Amino acid sequence: MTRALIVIDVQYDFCPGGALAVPGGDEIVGGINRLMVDFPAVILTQDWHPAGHSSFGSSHQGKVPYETVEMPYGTQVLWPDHCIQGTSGADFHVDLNTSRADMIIRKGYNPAIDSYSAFFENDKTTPTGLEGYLRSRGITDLTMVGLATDFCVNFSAVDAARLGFSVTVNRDLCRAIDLNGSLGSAMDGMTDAGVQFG
Ligand code: VGL
Ligand code: ZN
Repeated sequence: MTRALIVIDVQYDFCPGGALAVPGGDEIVGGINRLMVDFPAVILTQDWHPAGHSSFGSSHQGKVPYETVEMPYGTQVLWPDHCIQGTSGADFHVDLNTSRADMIIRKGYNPAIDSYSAFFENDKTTPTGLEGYLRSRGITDLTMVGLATDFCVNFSAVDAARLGFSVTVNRDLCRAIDLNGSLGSAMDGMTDAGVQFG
């Protein structure tokens, strides 16, 4: 058994003052740094969208953020412009111990498809490469923390569990957006997929 800590999207745009601020998003940084010490492998994810990304409300005429749109791959929530490649909003929180990371995996760079999960884009089929990376290192057990509980942490945890990894979400070190009950559905979905909470 080899364990890894997966730190999801601890970036300025998801922290208070950011474009898609998650309440309390910055409160988890110190605890995540402390938890890193217990893990032989640490992987960070970074939401990394090109300007004009199809998940942005501003890219759809007559639509505003937090409405939904039908995409070829299913229903997509529209977001404020966020985590645009190379902008300060896409940077990791300055206090996050990024030097501990073995790998940083970026996602959401495909202009036509969002990617909540660290494993697959929202079409549920295009891989990010993280599965192969983890398997080739012999990593079997994942602990996930970060932002946001109900979107990127949720999708990453469910995909990982379905792929056969043993997955624990540390809820104290996550914060949620909670849009129209999304936190409750996410908790149910993760529980059904066999995700543990710790
Ligand atoms: C996220 C919405 C859009 C997340 C990323 O990190 O949970 N949510 N992009
Ligand atoms: Zn995003």
